[in-house]
Amino acid sequence: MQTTLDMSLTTQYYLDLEEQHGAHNYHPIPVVLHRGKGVHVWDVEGKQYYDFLSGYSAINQGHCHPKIVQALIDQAQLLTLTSRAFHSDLLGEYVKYITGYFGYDKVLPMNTGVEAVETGIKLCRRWGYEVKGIPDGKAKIIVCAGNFHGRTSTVISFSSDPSAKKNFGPYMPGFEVIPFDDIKALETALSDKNVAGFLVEPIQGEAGVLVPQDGYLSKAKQLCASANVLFIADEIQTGLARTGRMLACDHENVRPDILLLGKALSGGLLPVSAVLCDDEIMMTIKPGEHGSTYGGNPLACKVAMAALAVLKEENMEDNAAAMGILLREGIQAIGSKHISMVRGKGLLNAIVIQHHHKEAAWELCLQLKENGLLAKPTHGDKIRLAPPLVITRHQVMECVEIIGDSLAILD
Ligand code: IF1
Repeated sequence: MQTTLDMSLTTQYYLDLEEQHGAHNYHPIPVVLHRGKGVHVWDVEGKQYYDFLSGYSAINQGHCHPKIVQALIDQAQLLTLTSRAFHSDLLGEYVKYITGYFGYDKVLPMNTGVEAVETGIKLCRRWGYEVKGIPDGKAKIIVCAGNFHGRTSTVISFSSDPSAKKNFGPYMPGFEVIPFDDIKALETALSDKNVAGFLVEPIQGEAGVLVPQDGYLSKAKQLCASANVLFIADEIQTGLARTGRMLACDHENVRPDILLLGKALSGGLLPVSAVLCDDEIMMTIKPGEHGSTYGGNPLACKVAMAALAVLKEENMEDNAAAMGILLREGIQAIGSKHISMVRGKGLLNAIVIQHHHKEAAWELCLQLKENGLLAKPTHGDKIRLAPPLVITRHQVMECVEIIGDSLAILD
């Protein structure tokens, strides 16, 4: 791993601790963060940065949003966990709030994103057998190549990324992978009567922020509806105002049959995820058939309501849309020969780096860090640019300047 020469002992101390005692399942940018506020984070040496990853879109509302933090503190002093063996006075309030917010009959609360995906898969299969009438054990779910839906053994079974799945088999059957953004392929796959669902990210995040052609989602939803197949939207990364609308599906007026949310549902304070759908689907799961110790805990309920409230109160959808345009235009205007592509929607964006050196994107991220902006490469040559949605016009301009200056190291 490349280390910076001027790195002081303080940073190195923490890097060494992790290196020695933590599993080596990540390769982070060598910065050790201590504090965050809004669009900014500070490292252990007091250096300030713009956060252009936002906890992979969990920090849409900005770091340590005061209203969300206050909700956490208040509830933490009152009641944090009951398990689902008993009721809490927050769960009812929360499920009413979130189902009203998104317009679904019911919600099933979980914790991490991948648990929402797993729950969506189980609900889809249940519905497939008990409502659609698929023969026992035959239910199939269509997914897209290049997907990222999490890390469980079931979910990596239909990953197309060898690093996510190699030597983790045997794999879970029952999934068919088709190309993303390919309506013909979906149409063909849907001709199988045993298909119960189509699971899709409205924009593929991990694949490098791949935005499908206009009309893909609405056409896909239409095809699913006529084939009596559930359209399952993984909005864990794209949802909650990130792309300039509350849901990325809203851009095409698509209402998913099953909606998966996570990440920013807590504004980055704790793992909170949710599965939303109507009764025909949700009521196929009966008491004792699914759940989790922490799912729907009062602390999560209180925090999620605050996190959802501030998205609307501060009109983060519109800001994400406007600042996204400004950011993409700003980067385009740099006119760098090292950027072959700028793409994205709202504040979910990526640049593709073009360079003979295959470590160029990593080197650029190290230079961005030196200049006060944190971002991380994905798949070697892409860099995700996804700041918190509270970023201002002036801050976007300053970040464009940082990116422009940093690109010089690739010359
Ligand atoms: C990691 C990526 C982002 C997700 C979608 C479900 C989940 C995720 C669309 C699972 C999680 C994360 C997890 C994180 C890296 C990250 C990521 F680069 F891998 F693809 F955000 F872009 N659906 N995405 O993006 O949610 O269980 O993690 O709460 O290192 O695994 P989770």
